[in-house]
Amino acid sequence: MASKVAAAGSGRLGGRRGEIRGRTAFRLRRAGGAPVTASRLNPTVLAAALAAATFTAGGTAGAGLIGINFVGRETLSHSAMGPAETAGAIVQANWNNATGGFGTLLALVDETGAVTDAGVQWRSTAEYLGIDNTPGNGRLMRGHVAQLADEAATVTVSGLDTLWPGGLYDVLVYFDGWNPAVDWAGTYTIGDQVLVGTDRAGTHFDGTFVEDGGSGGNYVRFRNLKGDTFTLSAEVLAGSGGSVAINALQIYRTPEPAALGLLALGLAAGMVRHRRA
Ligand SMILES: [Ca+2]
Ligand SMILES: [Ca+2]
Repeated sequence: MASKVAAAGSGRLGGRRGEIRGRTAFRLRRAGGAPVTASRLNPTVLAAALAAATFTAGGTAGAGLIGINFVGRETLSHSAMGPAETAGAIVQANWNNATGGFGTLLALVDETGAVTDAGVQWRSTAEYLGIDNTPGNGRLMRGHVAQLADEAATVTVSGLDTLWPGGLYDVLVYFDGWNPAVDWAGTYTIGDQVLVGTDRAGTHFDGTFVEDGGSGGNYVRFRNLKGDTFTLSAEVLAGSGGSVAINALQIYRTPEPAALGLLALGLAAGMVRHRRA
């Protein structure tokens, strides 16, 4: 399997000269595999590469979670996670480690460790948060990426429709930077959904995940997204100081409405039988 992925990375990904913006080199690799140097790519190239790649385990997913841990500034964060480490507001194992400010990972694994057809590409700057480097949640939140100097940080995930055909999913974006004196308020955008996430001054991850409902927190959650590909962009809220962080990203396949309907019918039928008994 690894050789197929490597072939897609070094051959098809670098193939069409007109689609490559080669200003910055980055590392291309299968999750957990050896890095391959390639030119920086645009989403069109990523989508083509994902479509061309063949993974024998593709489409055989687990219950429906993919976690991406941004390791950020690796030389200081040392926060790559092992496959058995569990973390997140929705607890899962097998987080994919995305290291550095720029990069692409193909063949992301799901929460069971099964290889999928999904991939991710990100453009940002690499940072880290000075909290204890403890396995699990602490390590998940320690390394992060942030907005570039002159443009938003972006994360593009592709291949979801192959994994979950026609399915809805939520995207949780975790944020926490080193901000002892000022709020870090950012806008996080996917499609037409725009969420504001505020990392309050002097607040750093203490083991509790708080969804930002308007008064600060350490993650925002996009709900009921659909489609093969999405791009998250993150930038400092207009008029706000500081920066904006992405510590991790988690994609959660939401239950099918039909399944929920059947469950409701089953519960209703059970209640009727109970009343007649
Ligand atoms: Ca992280
Ligand atoms: Ca903070």
